[in-house]
Amino acid sequence: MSDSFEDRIASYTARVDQGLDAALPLASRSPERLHDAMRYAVLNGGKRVRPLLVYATGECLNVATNLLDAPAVAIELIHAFSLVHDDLPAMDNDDLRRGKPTVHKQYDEATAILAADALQPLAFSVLANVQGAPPGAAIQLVRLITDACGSTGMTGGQSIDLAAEGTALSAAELEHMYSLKTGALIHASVVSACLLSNDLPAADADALDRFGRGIGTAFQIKDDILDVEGDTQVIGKTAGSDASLNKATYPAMFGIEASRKRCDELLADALGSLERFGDSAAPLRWLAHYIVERAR
Ligand code: GRG
Repeated sequence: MSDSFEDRIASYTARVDQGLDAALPLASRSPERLHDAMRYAVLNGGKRVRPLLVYATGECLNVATNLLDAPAVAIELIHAFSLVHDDLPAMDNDDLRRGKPTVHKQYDEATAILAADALQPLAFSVLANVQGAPPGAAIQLVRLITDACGSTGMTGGQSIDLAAEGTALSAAELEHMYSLKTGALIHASVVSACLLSNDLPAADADALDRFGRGIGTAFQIKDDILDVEGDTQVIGKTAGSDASLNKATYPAMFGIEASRKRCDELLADALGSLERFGDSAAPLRWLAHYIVERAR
C-alpha cells in the first residue's frame, strides 16, 4: 500500500458508516421512533476507533477487507449500545455525547433503553451473517464478542466502576476495571481480525492479544485524562464529569503525570508486541499512537 493508514482512515470510516447504515432499520419503518433512536445512537459521529482496529489488524494479517466488515459493524453497534446505557440517569447521567444530546435527552429514557436493547441483537445478526469466513469463524466471533460484553467483560467492568464511586482503588484494581469496561471490546476488535486470518501462528496471535489488551487499558486512561484536561466542545461530552460523580479514575487516584506515564508505558509495550510484524503493522502503530495522543 503506498498511502499511509492515516490517508485511508476516511475511506475505512466511510466503509463502516455505510455498513452501519445498511444494517440499521430505516427510520421510516415501524416502530419509527425506536428505529430513529437506534440510528441516532449509532450514526452521530463517533471516532470509529474499534472498527478501525478491526481493519488495521486485518491489514496486518492480510485478511480480505470484505471479511472484516461484519465484526467492524457488529462491534460498533455494541459500542453504541454501551454508550446509550452508560449515559442513562441510572448510570453516568450525561446530557451530551459526541457533541449532541444523549439518546435519553433527545428521545426519552424508555426509548433509549429500548434502542440499546435492539442494537445488541442487531450486532449478533450481522456477525451470524458473515460470508466467506474460515470454517467456524462466525461462531468464534460470536463467542469472542459475547465474552467481551458479558459479566466478565464490559458489563462487569461497568458494574465495578459504578460500585467504586467514592472509593479508592489500587492501580491493579483500576486497571482490572478498565480492562473489562473499555479494554474488552477494544481487545475483541483486534482479536476478531485474528479469527478471520487463516493459519495464524500462535506467537503472532499472542502478540496481537497482548497489543489489544495494552491499548484497551491505555484508551481508558487517556479518556480519564481528557475528562480532566479536555474541553467539552472538543471532547463532545461534559468535561469534569468523572470528578462530579466522584469516580475512581487513574488521574483521581494517582494524578495526571502518573496517568500520562502509565499511558506511555502501555503504548511502548503495545508497540513492542508489534515488532514481529514489520511494516504490515504500520496501521496498528498509527492507531496505538492515536489512542494515547488523541484530543477527543
Ligand atoms: C453493551 C453489553 C453491553 C453492556 C453495557 C453500560 C455498559 C454496559 C458499559 C459501559 C462501557 C463504557 C461506556 C465504557 C467507556 C468506554 C469509553 C471510553 C467510551 C468512549 O469511546 P470512544 O471515545 O467514543 O471511542 P466515540 O464517541 O468516539 O465512539
